[in-house]
Amino acid sequence: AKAAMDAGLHAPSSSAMLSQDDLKKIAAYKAVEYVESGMVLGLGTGSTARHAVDRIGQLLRQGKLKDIVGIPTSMKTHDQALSLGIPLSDLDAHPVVDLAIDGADEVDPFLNLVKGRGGSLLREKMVEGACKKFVVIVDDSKLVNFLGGSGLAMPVEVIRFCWKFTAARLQKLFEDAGCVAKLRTGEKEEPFVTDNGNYIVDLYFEGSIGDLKAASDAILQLAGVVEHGMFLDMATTVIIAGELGLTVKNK
Ligand code: ABF
Repeated sequence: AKAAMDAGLHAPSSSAMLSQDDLKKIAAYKAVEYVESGMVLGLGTGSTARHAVDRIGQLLRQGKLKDIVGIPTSMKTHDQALSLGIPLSDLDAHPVVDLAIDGADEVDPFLNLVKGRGGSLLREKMVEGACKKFVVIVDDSKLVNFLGGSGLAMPVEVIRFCWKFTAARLQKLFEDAGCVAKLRTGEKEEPFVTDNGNYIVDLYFEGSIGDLKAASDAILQLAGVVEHGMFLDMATTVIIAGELGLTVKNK
């Protein structure tokens, strides 16, 4: 209820009136309760993380937080944080991050994640892999029994050079799981280009990915691959907002 009140939403008598965006905001505001003055903060990307960044900016302005340094996980978040007056830095200057807050596309029962449907998986993995505490914020639509289980994409960032060759090799790796590899494109069918100048190949699975660690290793062994969107054993806390309230899961 506190996170909901902070988010400007009245503690609902009928929570069914909350939109999905309200749930994202409640999860984000709850996560910001973990932020303390003086921290180096990983700033996530996406419509859920956006609420957390807004809230951090607000608390800074109100003087309730001090001496924060933000490490953005995308150009979009960089621009948002800059407009809010959040002091920014990078991993070169701050190789240890105290806390990162970010959204996810899928969360499995072991707190493994699929991320990157927003296209920022590489910087997210670098920043969130460098943090002491990684708090993931989701609405309950993101919960799955197994990764790849939502029928939506598992993204892989690849270099542009001969991306078709890399996509074909990715698809072949998972042919037993009925995998289909597709280049991510924009509105005019132009390839989507990441902040790092690379392409994204989205993998769609019919069945389960299987052993996640083995899948991760196999993907990373392909020379044209830069990084993939499975975040295994990285989240320390997941905050889930649903119609019935907040659930906090710790590793
Ligand atoms: C980022 O934003 C991602 O890694 C993930 O792809 C996405 C989730 O976006 P949203 O919060 O808008 O659902 O955290």
